[in-house]
Amino acid sequence: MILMESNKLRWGLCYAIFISLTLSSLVRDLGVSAEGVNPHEAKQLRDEVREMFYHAFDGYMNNAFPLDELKPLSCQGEDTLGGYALTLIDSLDTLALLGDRESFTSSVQWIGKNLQFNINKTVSVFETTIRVLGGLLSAHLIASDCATGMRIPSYDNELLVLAEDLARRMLPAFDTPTGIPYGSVNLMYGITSTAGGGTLTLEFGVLSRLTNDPVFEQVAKNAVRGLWARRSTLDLVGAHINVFTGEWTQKDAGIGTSIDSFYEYLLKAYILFGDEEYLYIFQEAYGSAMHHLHKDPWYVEVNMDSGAIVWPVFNSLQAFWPGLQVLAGDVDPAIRTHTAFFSVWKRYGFTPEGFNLATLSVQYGQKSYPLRPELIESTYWLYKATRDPRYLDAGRDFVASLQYGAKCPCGYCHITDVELHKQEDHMESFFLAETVKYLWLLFDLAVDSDNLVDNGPYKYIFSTEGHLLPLTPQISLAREHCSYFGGYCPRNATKFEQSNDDHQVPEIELDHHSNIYPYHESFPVTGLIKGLCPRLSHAQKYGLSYVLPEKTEREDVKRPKPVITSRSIVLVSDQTVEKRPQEEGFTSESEPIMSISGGGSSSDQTGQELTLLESETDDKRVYSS
Ligand code: DMJ
Repeated sequence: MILMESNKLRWGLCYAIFISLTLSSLVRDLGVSAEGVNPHEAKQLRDEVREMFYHAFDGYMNNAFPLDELKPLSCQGEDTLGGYALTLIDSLDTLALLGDRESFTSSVQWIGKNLQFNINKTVSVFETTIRVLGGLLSAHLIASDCATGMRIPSYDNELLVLAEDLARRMLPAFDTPTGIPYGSVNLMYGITSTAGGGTLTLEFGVLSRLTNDPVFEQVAKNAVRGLWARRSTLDLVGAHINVFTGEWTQKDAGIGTSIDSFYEYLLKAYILFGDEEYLYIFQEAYGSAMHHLHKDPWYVEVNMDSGAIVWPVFNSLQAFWPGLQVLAGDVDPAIRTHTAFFSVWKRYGFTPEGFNLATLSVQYGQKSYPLRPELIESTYWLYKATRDPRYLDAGRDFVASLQYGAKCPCGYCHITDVELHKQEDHMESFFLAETVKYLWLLFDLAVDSDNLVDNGPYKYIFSTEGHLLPLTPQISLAREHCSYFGGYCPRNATKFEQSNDDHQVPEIELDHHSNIYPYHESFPVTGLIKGLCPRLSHAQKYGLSYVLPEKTEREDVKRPKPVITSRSIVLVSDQTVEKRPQEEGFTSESEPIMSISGGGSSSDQTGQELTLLESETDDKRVYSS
């Protein structure tokens, strides 16, 4: 008890120092003015972000292409994944979003003609899926659809063919007793090694619905089931699992490193596919995370069985969580957590990979900022939800840090040490796929929102790599259509598929409860199914709405925080989340974390056990997943 009290005191003191350092460093390090971002400045910032994109993209194309990634200090290239022009593939839908028809078209055409996956290389299943498969699929969906305004007339499904080929090469990785895939796979021989995965549902599910081959969706869903079946009695999952025995080899449960997108894909798979199994798992998993991991406004890592805190660390991958919470409709804790996470950014000008909540300092061995998007992503979602101008101010801080600290001759450099602002000669492809994309979207929302995502023909889900996956009927309503054709109608009913005329569509009963796999062999995959379920528009079926203020005008960016009307697609069932008044600035009144056991360096955290299981374990892999 005494120990607890003294811990509490120490925490209180540390926290106070932290807050005051945070506030002073804000002014000292970044020179941020007290004035908010006005509409004119928002437009300037949006244009500056566009220039940032081209500085990095052109730097890649001129110095590194067709190698995977750019070394922006030395202006060279390097193969970091499979040697297949990774950065170009990861950049495709950002090019489309920026309205760059010429570069989008030439890039798609080059990839269609030159890319092949018959490569004798062992690659990470997770990274290949989210960066390459996701990049190809989102670009395919844009290039093949005139509603996007970016259709390429000569395009003949080349990227979809490539995506299917790539996914088939990854299928052997799922051939494990648990259904949970290996961490990596050899593209030519199907030799697999190491554990990992469980966040592949969006890309594999979209591919199944575009190719009418259920195998991809099945294996990815099976992997999620395999992981969830092994959850602890607290409904928590650990960080690493042996895919043969199903034993957890790293039992630290958290929302960041190694687990983050597991949560993300549960909710997003539900939104995109309407499969309620994902929603059910998400609600259980989210409720448990909020109960056991949330130390308002921070999150800790705990032992998945006992719930004891093992890592009182904010790791930068956690910063996607407030964005996910917006999508889930749980906005109040998202606001508080974003404020806390952003205070770390302001203190250092970047977020370190790890920030220790007990010592209130950068976690030993986790000093770098590899251009990660997560905090910016959440800032975009919170601005979208609240239109609170503080998020534009945060955006301006992000731009300032990147421009002054990370910009280097041919692109943007990793920061090896957020305290020294030392640059490293590397630029991850996700800088162009995500970091710049979310920044640009943030300012575009404040200017005119006239972009594919916010004002396009479809609602979009972002993959964990920021790739755009649209809620088209072909993807989102495939289940209902297929159930209908397979379950209720004679085969010749498929003649209706060629019709765009709603009047020819018979009244149908949709089988929402069927567990029968949705695909029917005669189900053709064309873009012509629009209108077949006239009673199930996107809005009706998914009603994907965020927490939005009244229709905003341009001058809204000047306005103080509007009254928030909360609407959401998902009602999170967790009743244990205590609602607190919204924090202002950095004066969080949350209780400091009291129970601390464990600690240590990044390498301690991943440990030898992990090294043995994951042959490709290196800093990048550990922090990327
Ligand atoms: C990206 O590859 C994805 O966002 C992934 O989910 C996590 N790691 C990086 C960005 O930090």
